[in-house]
Amino acid sequence: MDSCFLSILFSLLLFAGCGAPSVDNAGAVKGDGGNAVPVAQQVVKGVDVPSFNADSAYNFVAAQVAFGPRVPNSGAHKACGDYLEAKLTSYGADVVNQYADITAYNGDVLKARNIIAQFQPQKSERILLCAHWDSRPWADSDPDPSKRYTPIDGANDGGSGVGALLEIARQLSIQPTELGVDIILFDAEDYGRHADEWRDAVEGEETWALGSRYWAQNPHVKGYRARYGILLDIVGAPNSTFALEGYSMYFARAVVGKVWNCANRLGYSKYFKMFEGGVITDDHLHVNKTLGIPCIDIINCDVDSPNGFGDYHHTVNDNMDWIDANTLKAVGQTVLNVIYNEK
Ligand code: AHN
Ligand code: ZN
Repeated sequence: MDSCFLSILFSLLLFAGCGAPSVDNAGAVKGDGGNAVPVAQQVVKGVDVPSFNADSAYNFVAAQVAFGPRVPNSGAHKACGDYLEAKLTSYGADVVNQYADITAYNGDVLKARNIIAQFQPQKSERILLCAHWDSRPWADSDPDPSKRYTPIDGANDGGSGVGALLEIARQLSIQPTELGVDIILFDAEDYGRHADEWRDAVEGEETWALGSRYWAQNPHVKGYRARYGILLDIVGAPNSTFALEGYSMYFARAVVGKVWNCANRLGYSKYFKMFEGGVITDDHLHVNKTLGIPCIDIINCDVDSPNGFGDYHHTVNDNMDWIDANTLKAVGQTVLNVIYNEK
């Protein structure tokens, strides 16, 4: 085989299951009778992938932040949870609220609520998409010590992943996928041990991702299965980089390959980096370990920042100033292309 053939073969393998690059209306050309026809639909036969509306996703982030910090047991948390349930229901999903009393590392009993939206629940072949919807009760990485017990907006940490998933839910209401999709908004991810506290009774690692741990041990459907899962966490900052996360590579390498190749095919190589990043304890861990469903984490990390996630992370500055529609677009469009190409 000559090298040209090999490289064509490689390209086909690399791009398989991603579909044609999606084209916004701005990229449409005039077709019959002056109707705009997206270029991708005209030129390439295959699955028609909807265009992710990043302004819509941005507004979904802003709507959550407007409730105030979504700290478990607070009024804002309850009100935002009701909003998320109503939105997902309005997009045609069968929504289940999973309530649980979960004791956090510091003894607080959290009235946790995992919000589970099932699209086409009758289908047995499914894809799991998830994010955490709670926001951190403390700005424990804030440079100002007087703010380190202030709850945060969590625009990026929490809000961004949920905002992207609400826009995906909206697209699912317009055009269904071949497979069933479950969108799970996990609670109590970010109640992990405060950076200034030390309790030798609890390992720091075990204090995070409490809602997903509960769900993995008590799935809403007996024997729940999905082909794979994709977790979105901290996906809204300008110029974010998504490196290959350690647990994702260990438990779900093929899914990482599928998603990162798709992102690169779509032109999002500025965001989706082909190098390994850190190993991050996050909601995907319990999905992988407890249920054995391969689940990846798309998460921004910044090795040059103090806590590894960006200067604003777990500070009072994690607000709407850190949300960029372009980043939401890169992530949301990639996920749409992946799930609409699944058969
Ligand atoms: C750890 O710091 C071990 N996990 C953090 C995961 C996280 C926090 N994602 C968002 N906030
Ligand atoms: Zn956090």
